Amino acid sequence: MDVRFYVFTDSYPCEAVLAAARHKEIDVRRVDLAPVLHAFVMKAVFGERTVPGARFGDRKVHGSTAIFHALDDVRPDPPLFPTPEVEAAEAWGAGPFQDIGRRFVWFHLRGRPAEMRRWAQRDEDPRTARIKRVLGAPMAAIAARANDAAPERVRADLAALPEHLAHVDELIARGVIGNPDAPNAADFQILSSVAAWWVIQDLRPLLSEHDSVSTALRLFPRYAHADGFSGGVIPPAWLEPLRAV
Ligand SMILES: N[C@@H](CCC(=O)N[C@@H](CS)C(=O)NCC(=O)O)C(=O)O
Repeated sequence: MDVRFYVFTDSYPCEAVLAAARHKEIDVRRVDLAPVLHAFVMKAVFGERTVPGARFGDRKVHGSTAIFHALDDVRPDPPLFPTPEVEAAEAWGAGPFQDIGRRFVWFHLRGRPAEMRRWAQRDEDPRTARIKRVLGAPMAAIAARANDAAPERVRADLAALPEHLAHVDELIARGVIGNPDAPNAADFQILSSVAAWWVIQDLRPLLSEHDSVSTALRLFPRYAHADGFSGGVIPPAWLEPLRAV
């Protein structure tokens, strides 16, 4: 069957579904899109704006959770939703929790649009890389607005971060996620978010102590790249109270 995933580089719900397909040994062709411009293609093909979307032959599936289920339909073993606990944890990971990383990334890129050029080096498709290099600054401004990456939202996300990390650590401790031999949909959904946070250098001092972060970076090593997005964008005063937690 011809399976295609519509994605953009480093989008963590996209990485989540790509990793799930690899885990199930299902071959996928990537259709790489550029952020912001992706919306035109996604609307035309799926009637929705966001990536990922997928085509399984003639069947169109939109959104990471629906794609996990479609992967299970195509190849039931190993199952991505083995228990009700996994189903609940995946739903939590696909909810407001998933939005946090987008706000961090676009807040950062709007503050330092020159990094769009560096990010472009990670694109597999030279066309999307070129678009990022040329349109980086307006793209970052539009995406920051579309993703509600306003300073007060990001500050509130930072304040809530310890609570979220504690919940992820607890899911690992209960064995719902975190088994490297049998990752499930909740692993892919939740840990792709956590791994993507690591890209923001400013956040690393808050993240490095958590089990969930090392577990996430093992499952999604592409986010472990040493340099990440340069520090100094998030005001230190926003981070200071959290260092003590
Ligand atoms: N909950 C959805 C949301 C996906 C989502 O928001 N994707 C982002 C990329 S990480 C996106 O397409 N953003 C661009 C936009 O909102 O136009 C899913 O998991 O599929």
